[in-house]
Amino acid sequence: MKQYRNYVDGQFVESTRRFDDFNPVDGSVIAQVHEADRATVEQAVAAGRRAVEGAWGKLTVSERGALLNRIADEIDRRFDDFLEAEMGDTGKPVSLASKIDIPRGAANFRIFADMIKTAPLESFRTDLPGGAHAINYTVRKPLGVVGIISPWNLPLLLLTWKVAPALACGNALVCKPSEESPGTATLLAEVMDAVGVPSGVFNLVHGFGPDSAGEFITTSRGIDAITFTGESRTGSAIMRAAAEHVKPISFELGGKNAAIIFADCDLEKTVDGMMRALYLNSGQVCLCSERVFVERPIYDRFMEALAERIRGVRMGWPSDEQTTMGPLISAEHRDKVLSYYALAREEGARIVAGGGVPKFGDERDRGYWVEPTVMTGLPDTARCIKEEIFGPVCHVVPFDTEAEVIRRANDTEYGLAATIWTNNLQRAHRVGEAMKVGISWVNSWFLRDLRTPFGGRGLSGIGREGGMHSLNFYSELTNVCIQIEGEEK
Ligand code: NAD
Ligand code: 6OD
Repeated sequence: MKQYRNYVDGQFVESTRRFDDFNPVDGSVIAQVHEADRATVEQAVAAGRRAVEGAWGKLTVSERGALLNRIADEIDRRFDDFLEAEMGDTGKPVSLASKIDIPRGAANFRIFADMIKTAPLESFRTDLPGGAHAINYTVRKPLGVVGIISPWNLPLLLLTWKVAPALACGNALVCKPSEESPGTATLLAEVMDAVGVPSGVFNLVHGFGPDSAGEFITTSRGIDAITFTGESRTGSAIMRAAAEHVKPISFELGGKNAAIIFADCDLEKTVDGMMRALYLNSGQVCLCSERVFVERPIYDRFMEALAERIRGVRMGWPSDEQTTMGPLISAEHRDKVLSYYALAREEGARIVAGGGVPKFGDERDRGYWVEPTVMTGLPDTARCIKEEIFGPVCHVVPFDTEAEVIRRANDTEYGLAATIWTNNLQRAHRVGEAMKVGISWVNSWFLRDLRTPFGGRGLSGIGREGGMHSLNFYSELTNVCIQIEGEEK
């Protein structure tokens, strides 16, 4: 059986406590994961401290940039290993993992290698009375040892999204991937080892949240900052732990995103785009739309086109190039999603497509599958409209005016992303700006430029990462102020 070990101070270390890693396609056990105890996490934190205060802390920006590029090259070289681990842990189709997850894992290192070399710093000349002045300039320094806690939905993409800028800024890291998806993170530790990242700079600990590696990171005195992607409720628990020692936090949390489809859109392109926004990664992307508003004149046509496209979804084996949708991550998550399908019925929804569990007649019947689902007929106040489900499901309703749809789309405690479909340029700008979210996409969805700010408001998170926003979170800035006399005395 494959073993996923912890990586601490440049060594792969075993643990006597182990847990199973499941393949969601058929529920089989594919690996044993070594769970880190508090002592192992503290060894990782201490190793990180030694690295930051030692040779790693003295590397130049261009030396760090070169190392990041070597990490990206090594991910590319081991592309097939990453692909296999990603598909094994998540069951996502090869068409998705090979186009998004693994290439983005490498791209995250390349972009931050470039950005750290060109990142500007501020300087100001400050005029003083009597002809004197001061020069202020800023220096960028690492925060120290950063704790990184990541989720299972895009495991490599979301871990490297934080690892790359944090390393670019010269920090040491203690990373904990989700217990559901330990595979690609363990390969990333092998990559760090292979390209010569100094011992203690990148540490990986496996485990769960409460009373396990997650909590041991957030409560460790030696962790200088915490960056987290996951559920809003978990963010709240981590915030409480971080409050004790006033640690900086960056949170990318849940979403209950709206899609707004105006009658003047290109319907065919919109349905194509919406199939991605609703069902990519089985709806397990924080940016997926779960609330869809369609302008009344095209509502029926949109629903028919969507139902037709759903009939073409192929739920299959991950390695089959024709597969377009995989299972959910775990039995627990499948049960949660199905409980929302049941709740929707109780709340009065009409199920237009899906709503159940597919039957395959083979080993996949032991996996964690649910059908892509469309529902309608719920009031805006229903729990299914208010709470994040995080599955292949949406609720579609008609609307009549722009003002009405802006109000209804913004009627949520979350605020991550919106997607708007229209050919009216004026309206695209107006509605895009009116959304109370971190990102509004127009005639597109999940189109990423890694230099742009990424994050959410309300229950969707705290802060922004991406480009300079990442570099600023992962650095401590010191302003140096030098007073210069006006005339020689
Ligand atoms: P989760 O919150 O259950 O777990 C995320 C990570 O936190 C895991 O590594 C887990 O072990 C750890 N954890 C859990 N409890 C903890 C605790 N008390 N202390 C420390 N660590 C703890 O989230 P998930 O189910 O893995 O991921 C799905 C969620 O993530 C969804 O809500 C989704 O919207 C959100 N998400 C948000 C973004 C974003 O960018 N905003 C991206 C991806 C996923
Ligand atoms: O593309 C990204 O950088 C990013 N953070 C995506 C998040 C997806 C959420 O599931």
